[in-house]
Amino acid sequence: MSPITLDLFADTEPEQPPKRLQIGEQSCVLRGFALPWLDPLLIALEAILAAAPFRQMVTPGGFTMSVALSSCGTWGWTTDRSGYQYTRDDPQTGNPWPEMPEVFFELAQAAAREAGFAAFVPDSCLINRYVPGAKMSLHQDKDENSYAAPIVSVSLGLPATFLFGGFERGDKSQRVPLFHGDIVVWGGVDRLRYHGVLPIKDGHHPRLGEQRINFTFRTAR
Ligand code: MD6
Ligand code: FE
Repeated sequence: MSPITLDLFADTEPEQPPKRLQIGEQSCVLRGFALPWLDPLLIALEAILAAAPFRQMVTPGGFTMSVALSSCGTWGWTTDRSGYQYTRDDPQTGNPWPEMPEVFFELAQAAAREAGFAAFVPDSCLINRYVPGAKMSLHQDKDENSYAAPIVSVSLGLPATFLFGGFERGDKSQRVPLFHGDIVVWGGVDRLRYHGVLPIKDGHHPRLGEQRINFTFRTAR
């Protein structure tokens, strides 16, 4: 086919489907899915962080997390010496967590739909900031009232190695590389699988600098 013929057909060709990597029965990585939403996402993120800045929280065991956290939405995930919980107010400011921006909600819903979870209604978005060396130990997400809804997890900035394990802490984990703009969606039978993030390597991202930002959307209540 000549280039001219290709051009004639360009308008009617279906959109290239997003690259999708299946990592579990009901878990997948949508490569670059967040990239078209990037500018409005980062503008909205700045406003959230002005009201609810990143801070390092303490685990019930007394360890300070290497990852710094913030939240938006009706419910924000927190940890302190008394345990993990979802709260309506930011314990640091006493104000309600910033509202979830529409662009956050729309992106999370679109990614969930693409992954086979229709009608995802997140009421919580945990925002994680990793600087080089920061990591997330293997854990399950089980502070939500129901496990019916999936989790949608957006990666921005420096790359990471995501550990995707089984249903017991000691189960073997797969190592999944995650890049700027990737979204992991999981739910259903995989909802309670252990997962974590290996220490972030030194690096500089052209848009986000020396950090990885992760948004984790959930239906908490
Ligand atoms: C992170 N993510 O990617 C940490 N949890 O920085 C999580 O802990 C996580 O990515 C549940 C589902 C997806 C996730
Ligand atoms: Fe998690």
